[in-house]
Amino acid sequence: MKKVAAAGLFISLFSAGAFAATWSGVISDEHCGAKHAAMTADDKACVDKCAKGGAAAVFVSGDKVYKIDNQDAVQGHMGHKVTLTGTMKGDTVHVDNVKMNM
Ligand SMILES: [Cu+2]
Repeated sequence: MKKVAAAGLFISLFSAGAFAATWSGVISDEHCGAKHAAMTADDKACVDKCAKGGAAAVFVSGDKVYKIDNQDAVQGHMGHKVTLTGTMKGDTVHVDNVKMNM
């Protein structure tokens, strides 16, 4: 769907040397957001369920919930505790790199 556009954006941000920062948190879903900050097994199951229901991935760090600009970048990381590198614009983060913490 949006794969091509996201990849293009990634490359342009990368080559422009946009200011990247690193945060740790969890990849949750837009329905539950910060409710999953602890990311227990129950939270994980809920994230999977919400994702299957079509909820977009969000990044939760502390009690803040950020939208994710390039959803493709966190595919396979929903329900994970992660260290995320990217650029923040308002309440939306563009993900350059995701590393699992556990
Ligand atoms: Cu959920």
